Amino acid sequence: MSQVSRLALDTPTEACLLSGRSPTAIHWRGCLTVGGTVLLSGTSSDAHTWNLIYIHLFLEERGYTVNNLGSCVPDALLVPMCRELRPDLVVLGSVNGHGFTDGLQAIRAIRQQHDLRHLPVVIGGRLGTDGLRNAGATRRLLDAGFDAVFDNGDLGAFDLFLNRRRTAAA
Ligand code: B12
Repeated sequence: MSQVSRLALDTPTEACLLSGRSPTAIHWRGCLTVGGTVLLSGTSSDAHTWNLIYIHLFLEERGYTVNNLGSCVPDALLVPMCRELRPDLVVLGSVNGHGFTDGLQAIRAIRQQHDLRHLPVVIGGRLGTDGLRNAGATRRLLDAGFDAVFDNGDLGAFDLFLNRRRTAAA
């Protein structure tokens, strides 16, 4: 990876420094293509959307190109979209409290497909109804095939996960 793209991975400010334009003048997102592609989706029962918009922007600021399917996405749509778009990473977001059950169903539907068995898939948000981190449920999600689970909307851990992936890919 070139020095330009490696620097651009880090912050919008660095991208601005590289381009010689002020942070306010630059349209940072996508100005230097660096990350990978992400398929972002709400879970099948979840009608909340602002969490998805937040994660969408969070990823774009880190250089990813995001396809956002929006809320209440049935597995019957998610699975073919995974196949059609072949993203570098699938991110499921859920806050309505049914994330564990919906997530379990979604990852099973994905992993049942032979060609999607190794597709990186993570889930995050408020996954349960009690607001507590549930180690047992997280374990079940991981065992069912998620590559990572960010319960309680753990954005710091998610950022670390993305950084590690980028470092491994460099
Ligand atoms: C607005 C809202 C609604 C709106 C949504 C409108 C819309 N277009 O999005 C409406 C009225 C539709 C709604 C409906 C319901 N809601 Co509501 N809603 C909220 C509210 C007030 C704000 C949510 C919001 O937009 N936050 C702003 C976004 C940016 O933040 P966020 O959602 O918290 O997401 C953050 C983190 O969770 C995390 N995160 C989220 N996704 C992901 C994914 C990854 C990968 C990672 C790493 C992190 C991450 O990062 C985000 C930024 O910090 C919250 C309470 C609150 N104050 O948070 C309740 C809340 C989410 N709702 C709740 C509930 C229960 C419902 C209903 C079931 C109510 C009902 N009985 O009908 C329904 C669900 C319907 C459904 N089918 O899903 C509960 C969920 C409880 C739980 N999980 O334990 C909450 C927490 C209220 C509460 N305290 O009880 N809701």
